[in-house]
Amino acid sequence: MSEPSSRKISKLSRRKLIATGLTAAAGVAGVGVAARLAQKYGLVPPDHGGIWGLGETLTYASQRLLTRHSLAREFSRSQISKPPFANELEPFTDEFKRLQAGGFADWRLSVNGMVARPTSFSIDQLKSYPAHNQITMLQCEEGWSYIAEWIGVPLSQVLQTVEVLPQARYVVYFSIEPDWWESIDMADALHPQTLLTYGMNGDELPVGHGGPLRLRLPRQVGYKNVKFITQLAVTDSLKGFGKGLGGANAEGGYAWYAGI
Ligand SMILES: Nc1nc2c(c(=O)[nH]1)N[C@H]1C(S)=C(S)[C@@H](COP(=O)(O)O)O[C@H]1N2
Ligand SMILES: [Mo]
Repeated sequence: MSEPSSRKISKLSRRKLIATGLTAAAGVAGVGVAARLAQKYGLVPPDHGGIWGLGETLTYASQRLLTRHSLAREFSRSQISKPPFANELEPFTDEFKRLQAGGFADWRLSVNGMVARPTSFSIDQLKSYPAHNQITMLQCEEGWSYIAEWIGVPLSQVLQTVEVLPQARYVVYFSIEPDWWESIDMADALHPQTLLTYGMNGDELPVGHGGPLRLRLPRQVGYKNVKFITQLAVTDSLKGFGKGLGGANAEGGYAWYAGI
């Protein structure tokens, strides 16, 4: 992105309006009920303490209670966007170009934290699991969207392989781009539509769309769909990661839970 700061500022004020509107609409009684429900079900997002805390908790808790088990809409092949819209990226680093020149044979996804068997996967190893396809919409919070076929391995398959410990609550995922990391709760991590994708529209996943490996999470907006994934950390708390808000975007003022 060429102008990250101006982009964040405009979004920040928009988020503030949304949060304020939500809180006002819920009314004092509604807020109390939602807050109690959120506590009861452990649905307090890590960014709840911010200036828009109440709004974020409300959005996360109500989405979670209503849509925990629902699926994002899937489309038919004829609805695939031509061409898909690729958002702007920072220029690729020398390290990335070296990996790309080698056909990403040396790319690794390392999985650690609260798992019985910390493991480092190559792209070929990920491709050795049964491939899953989905035709879903990627929606940026800035208003644009596109539909594509995504091909990959369910995140749940990888988590099962490394044996997630029972106390785990979140999966934190990191890009090779240092400013890009995010996290999701176990409900989203184990959701059948949450894929580690390496393919798009019948082909390799283009680098513009996050190749060789991208987390695809159709039930949350664009910025949670982090490109160039190199690491997953399984944890029971987000406090030890960055400022403890659960992701680089939450630290920039966006919602940690960005459900659609
Ligand atoms: N590593 C990384 N992941 C990223 C981004 C980025 O700049 N770097 N942009 C995010 C945003 S804001 C959106 S909307 C989508 C854009 O996905 P697309 O390029 O496939 O359209 O990727 C998300 N994932
Ligand atoms: Mo976005």
